Amino acid sequence: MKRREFIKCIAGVAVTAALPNSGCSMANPGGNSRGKDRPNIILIMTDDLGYGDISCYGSTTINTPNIDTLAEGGMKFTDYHSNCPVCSPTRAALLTGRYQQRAGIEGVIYAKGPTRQTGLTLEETTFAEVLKTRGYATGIFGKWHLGYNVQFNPSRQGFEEFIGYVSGNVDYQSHIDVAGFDDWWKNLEKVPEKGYTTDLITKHGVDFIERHKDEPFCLYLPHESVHSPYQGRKDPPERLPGGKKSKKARGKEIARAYKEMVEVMDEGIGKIVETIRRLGLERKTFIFFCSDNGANRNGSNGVLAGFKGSLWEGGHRVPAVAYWPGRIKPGMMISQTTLGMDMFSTMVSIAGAKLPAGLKLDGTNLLGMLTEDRKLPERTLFWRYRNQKAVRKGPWKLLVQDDNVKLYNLSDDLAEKENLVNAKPAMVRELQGELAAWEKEVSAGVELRT
Ligand SMILES: [Ca+2]
Repeated sequence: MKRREFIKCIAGVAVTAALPNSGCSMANPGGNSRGKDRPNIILIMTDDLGYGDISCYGSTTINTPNIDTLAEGGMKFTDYHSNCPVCSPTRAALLTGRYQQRAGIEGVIYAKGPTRQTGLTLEETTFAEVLKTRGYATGIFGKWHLGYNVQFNPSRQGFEEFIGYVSGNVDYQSHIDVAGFDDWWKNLEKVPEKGYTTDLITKHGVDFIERHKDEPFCLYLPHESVHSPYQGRKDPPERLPGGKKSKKARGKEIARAYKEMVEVMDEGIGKIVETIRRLGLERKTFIFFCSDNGANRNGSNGVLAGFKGSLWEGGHRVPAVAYWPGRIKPGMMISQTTLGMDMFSTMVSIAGAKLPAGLKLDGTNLLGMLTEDRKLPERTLFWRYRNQKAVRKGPWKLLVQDDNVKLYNLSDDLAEKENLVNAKPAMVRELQGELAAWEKEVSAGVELRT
């Protein structure tokens, strides 16, 4: 056992009383039961899907009846944000429950160039590792994007089962990444598999649920849809073996494929929910759906300004839906401000798990909000990506792009049109002060890896 894994193992022991065995084999820490009463967790994250890209968020061109049904039967979020307007940092925050800056993952881990060699270090504690200590079966099927090298594989970060890809995107048919490498894994090895990525993610998700129906499970389904390349189910591969490329979708072909990519994912989500119902698990399964950042110019962010990569609202305010019959009332609409990193604490609370000693999360537990409509504690939230910084406190949003400072009141200006920086100097100063303190604290002793 490597030293790091040993430390993680010890951390796991610290959170569970009376483990029946030592070492990292913690599949059954409860001893006398397999934890049948513990709720299951399904976390579905879509890629680059914007605030206006699905029908329950106002799309008139893309139909997502299955996600819409979850929203109608559960809670729809109007002020949920990804931690970053791009993939890897959002995922680092989601996995660790902390600002991604603490893990040094502030930018994309690219398939080409020096960042390809880095990833989320094993010292970081993921939600999968904590849930495992409560006897949860843990699986991830889909996109990882927190390190290409096998040393950063999700199998080393608490996921007992992994099938999918480690890069930012693969060809939906050939599963070749941007740099020309085959990128389809089963745990620690590359194991090629035929099929359309979205359908494979659904297939393995359904299979995982069926195999683990008699024990608590945490299923993380990070979909590829609707990230480029733009390919529908029957479209040919664009990236071919040996570095060859065929023609890319353009113009109307992109619009046609984009719609299909979202709708095929929605169909897959329907199959996941149908499996839960068929197995009688609906009332003991918490399902959360969200996006990892806003849409690019091929998609829609509704009324919001900006796109993927930007700290305007369109870059990070994204769709999110929570569904849990019997616990979350149907037809709920929630306007409290929430963030991807809140999910760690929320899932740990749902599972009744304890955090390893010394682990401090930045995210907030949303369970009371979800099930009892409780108000979250007041807090100030921060984003930082490249030359942009944003601060959110109540309705106020400070946006800093290089030296250009803007202030918006989102309660009546969601599109960020009226800059109040001159009208509200005291609020600007207050948020600037909080931002400076946060930057100092969050980056202390951390080397940025991306
Ligand atoms: Ca993304």
